[in-house]
Amino acid sequence: MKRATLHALSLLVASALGLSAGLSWSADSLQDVMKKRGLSQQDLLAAAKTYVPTGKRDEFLAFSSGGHSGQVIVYGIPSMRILKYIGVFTPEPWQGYGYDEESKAVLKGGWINGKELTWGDSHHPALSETKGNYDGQFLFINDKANPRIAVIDLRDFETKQIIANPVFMSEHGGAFVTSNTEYVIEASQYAAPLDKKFVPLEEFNDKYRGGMSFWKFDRKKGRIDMGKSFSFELPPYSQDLSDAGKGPSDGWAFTNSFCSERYVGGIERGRPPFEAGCSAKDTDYMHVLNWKIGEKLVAQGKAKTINGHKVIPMNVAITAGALFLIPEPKSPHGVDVTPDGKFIVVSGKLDTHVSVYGWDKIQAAIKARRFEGKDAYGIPILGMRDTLYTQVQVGLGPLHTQFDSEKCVAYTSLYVDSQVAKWDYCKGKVLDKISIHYNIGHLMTMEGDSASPKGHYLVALNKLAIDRFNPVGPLHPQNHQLIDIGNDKMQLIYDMPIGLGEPHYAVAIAADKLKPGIRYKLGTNSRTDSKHPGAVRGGEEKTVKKGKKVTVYGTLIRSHITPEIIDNVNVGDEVTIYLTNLERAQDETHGFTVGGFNIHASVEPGKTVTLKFKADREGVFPYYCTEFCSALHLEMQGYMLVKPKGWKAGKMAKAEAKVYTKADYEKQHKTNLDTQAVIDSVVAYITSVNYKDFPDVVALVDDAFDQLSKTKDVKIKMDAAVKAQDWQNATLWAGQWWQYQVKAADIGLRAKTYLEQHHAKKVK
Ligand code: RUQ
Ligand code: CUA
Repeated sequence: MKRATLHALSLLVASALGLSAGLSWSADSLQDVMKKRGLSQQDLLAAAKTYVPTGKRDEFLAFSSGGHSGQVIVYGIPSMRILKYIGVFTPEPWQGYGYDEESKAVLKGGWINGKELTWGDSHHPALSETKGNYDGQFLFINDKANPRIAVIDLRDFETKQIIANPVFMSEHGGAFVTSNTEYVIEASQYAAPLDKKFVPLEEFNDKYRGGMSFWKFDRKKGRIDMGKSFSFELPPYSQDLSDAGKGPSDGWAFTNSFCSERYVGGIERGRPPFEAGCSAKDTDYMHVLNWKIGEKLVAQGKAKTINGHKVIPMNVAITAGALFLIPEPKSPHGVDVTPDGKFIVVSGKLDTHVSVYGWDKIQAAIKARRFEGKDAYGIPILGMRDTLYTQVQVGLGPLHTQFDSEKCVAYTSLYVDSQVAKWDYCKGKVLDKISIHYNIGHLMTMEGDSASPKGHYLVALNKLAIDRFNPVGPLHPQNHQLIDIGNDKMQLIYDMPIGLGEPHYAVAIAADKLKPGIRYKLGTNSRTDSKHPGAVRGGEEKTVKKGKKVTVYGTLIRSHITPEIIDNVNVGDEVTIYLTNLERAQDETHGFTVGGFNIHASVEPGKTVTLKFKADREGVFPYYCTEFCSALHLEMQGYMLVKPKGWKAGKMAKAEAKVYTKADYEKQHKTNLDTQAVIDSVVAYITSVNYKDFPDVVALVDDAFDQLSKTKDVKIKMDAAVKAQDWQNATLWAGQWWQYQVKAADIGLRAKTYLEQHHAKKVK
């Protein structure tokens, strides 16, 4: 393909270089660079397909599981540039996640049995859907080790809620959402008693259970409503990955299982190990569940309550026609519903085929009550032959399947072969294969889980990176390999090492569907989306002491923390510091910490946070802004003084000496006038062009004038000092005037640069 494109690219680069040929220094030609760096034409093409020039943005945003890190990694496609780590199950210091009270409360929602958990085995992110399509509002992710689900709001990319599953001891098949995000699905993995009590392994078949939970999502509140959620009791078959039906199969959910032998190992007891006993049979079971019937059963009071959670017993689900099994080739892993909801694709690790089940066939068999038998728990089993649409031999170790924008085209990861197979599930044939490096787990196409996949790119999430990157010790990064799927033949175009593992699965959404905010309404608790009781406006700051409790209502704005001194703390006092970021300007985040107390906050514009600690030792504790926010960031500081028991103010040292003279004042005053001239010229430029056509610039200009407006008050104080010939204070107030000027000038220059780069037109 695309000789022409490549040729055009070379011409473009050559002509660009031609422009600079007249300069005294000589630039490399494209050929020079290729030679020097040993690049092929293929490499160049791949580079051109993935390079996103400065100032330009990516077409898609990927949300990747951060695996054991318990976080979510956000990166752009095709550039593969990392944009953010979202703290989810694990404290994340930069965002203050786990170090301020608001986020601690979120993390606490995920404690199990009163036990604090500071990590998670995060596996599967899922984007919220409306009619089966990604709507860009919420992201969910599960924790396999400590069965939990987290909710992330994509208005600010913050984790808002973590819930712990009250009846599972482990899970895997989550988070998957139903077509309108009515529910977030979570299926258990390793069977255990649902009441979490002790039962000997000998009673495995009778007392151990699997299950599938349906977490009711309240979209208005943006939170899971645990009270309206329920689970199905399932046999102890090690339920695995799951998916929700869509279109004709909406209302149903599917989950695989392995070890439906219900084998319990115990090599210590002289028994063959788990892996032998768990793959003895040729088939396992796909579970087919109807959650709409489940909802009704719960409403009719037919569920029992275990650990405060509604669980639908198997016999109730069976009688109501809400639960069926279908044999599937042994030890399956992925189950994926096609975009049109008409087929369910299952791949078995120990089988070279993908099995495509027809939803109409499944429905017909259910309707006709054509069962080939029942399992040990009385669940009706539909015939495999009766429900299979086709099986396609794709290669060794097929795991997961994603879909293309082109109808019937699917991509399946082949773990053992280290390949991706492109195939057609309607015609049942393989179209193309590509090798990856090495051992792929999940794969992801753009919006490839939704009712309308977007094609373009595929990311292979590889478990190993044996020879791909510079060695960094025995633990290698994992490798996300970007594959161009825009043509008949797949082409590998980028390797992205991920050093935060293990990323299991990722989902990608068209970037223009996301509309995150840039500031909060002033005084917002971002973790609850409500007005923060500790919020104050500028000028309302105060410190309140009641008994052994000191409460500070503070604010942050460039380049100033109010208060600057906290001096009414005694050893043993409980200190609460509320901080509100008064900024309205974009990207003007301030951080805050008092050293030695393990507290930290990231306070984005408009946000209010709470920091709480016990002043358990006397001393002088500097506090400061931890975010390089402005030219005077280092000066954004203060002191907390913690007095020892029984301390009394004795004779204080003399007041600070007067060091500034009239000459100092005059020097500062002249600097201010010069600075004002610079500001005036910047303002003249900005107002001479159509700056109002650029909302980003309008915001900057507003901010600059806001800073300048503060000089009025300061100048009055300065003039009064001049009148009193108090050169000390006159100089200091003149200095403060200059601080505001510097901030205004800084913003003004940013606006000017923006306008110059975006070709503002002269309007006069
Ligand atoms: S699955 S092992 Cu997503 Cu392939 Cu967890
Ligand atoms: Cu605010 Cu540094």
